[in-house]
Amino acid sequence: MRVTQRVKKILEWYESDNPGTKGNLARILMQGKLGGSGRVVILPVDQGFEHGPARSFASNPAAYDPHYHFQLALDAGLSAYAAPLGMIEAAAGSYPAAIPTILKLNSSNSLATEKDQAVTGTVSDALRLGCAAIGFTIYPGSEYQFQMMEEFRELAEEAKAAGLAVVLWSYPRGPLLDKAAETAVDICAYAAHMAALLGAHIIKVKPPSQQIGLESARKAYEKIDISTLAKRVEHVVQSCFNGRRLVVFSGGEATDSANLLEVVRGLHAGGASGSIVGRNAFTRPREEALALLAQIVAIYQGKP
Ligand code: FBP
Repeated sequence: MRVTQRVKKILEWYESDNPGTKGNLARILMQGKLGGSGRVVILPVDQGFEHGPARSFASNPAAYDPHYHFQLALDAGLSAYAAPLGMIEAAAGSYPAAIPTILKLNSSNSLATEKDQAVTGTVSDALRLGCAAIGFTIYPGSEYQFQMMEEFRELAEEAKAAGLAVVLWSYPRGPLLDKAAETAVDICAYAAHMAALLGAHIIKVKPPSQQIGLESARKAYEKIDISTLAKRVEHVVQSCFNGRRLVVFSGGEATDSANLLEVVRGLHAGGASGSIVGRNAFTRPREEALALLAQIVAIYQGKP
C-alpha cells in the first residue's frame, strides 16, 4: 500500500504502536476519496442498537439491509465503516478487504435507564471479520464511567497487542450534565482529552457548543477563544496532545443538508481530522446521501 508523506507524519504520532496497528491506521487513512490527505469521513451504523430500527431505517427502508451500508460507504469513497457485530457479520463476506471496518464492541439502547453500554463483541471477532479497528463508547460523567473506562482499557490493550487500531467515542452524559452541557466546549475538550489519555488512536466527540458546562472551568475559558465553531474545534484538537491524535466529529441527528455542511465547514476550518456521519447519510435516499457525502468529502479536500 502506498502511504503519503502526510500519513507517514500522522503515523509518527503513534510512537509506541506496533507495525500491525500502524498498518491498520494507514489502511483507514489511505482509503477512499480522502485517502492520503490525513482526513477521514467514516460511516457509523450502530443507531439500530442505540435508537431502534424504525427511527434509524424506516425513512429509507433499503438501510435495513446490512449490505446497503457497506455499498454506501464504498460508493461514497469513505475511509471506513463502523458497526456492531451482527451488522458486520451479515455482510462482511461479500466485501472482503473492500473498505476498512471498525467493529463497535459496545452498545447502548433506548430502553436502558442507566447511562451504560453492554460489551457485545470481542477483539477476536474483529480479527475474524478482518476489521482494521475496534470501536468503543465511554460516557464520561455517567455513574458507570469508571467501569466503562476499565472495560475499554482491557479491550484496547488486547486490540493493540493484536495489531488493531482503537477508536473511542467519548460522549459525556450523566446526572450532572443536562442535554446542553453534554456538548459544552469545556466538557467536549475534557472528554476528548480523557480519550487521548485512555490510549485511543482515533477520538470521536460531538461538535462543541459555546456553552461552558463546568463552573470550575469557566475562569480558564476567559483566556481561550471559543467564539466560533472553528475556534472551539481547534481547542478540542489541541486538548488531544496538541493535535497529535486523530479527532473526528459526529454528524448528529438528521438535519437539513445546508446546516450539516455549515457545521462540517467549521470542523474543517478548526483542523478536525474528519467527520463520522451516520443518520445524515443512511436516513436519506441513496442518491441524496451520496450527493451529501460527496459535498462533505469536498469540504475536507479543501474545496469551498
Ligand atoms: P450520527 O452521525 O448518526 O450522529 O452517528 C454518530 C453516533 O456516534 C453513532 O455512532 C451513535 O449511534 C450515535 O451517534 C449516538 O447518537 P446520540 O448520542 O444522539 O444517541
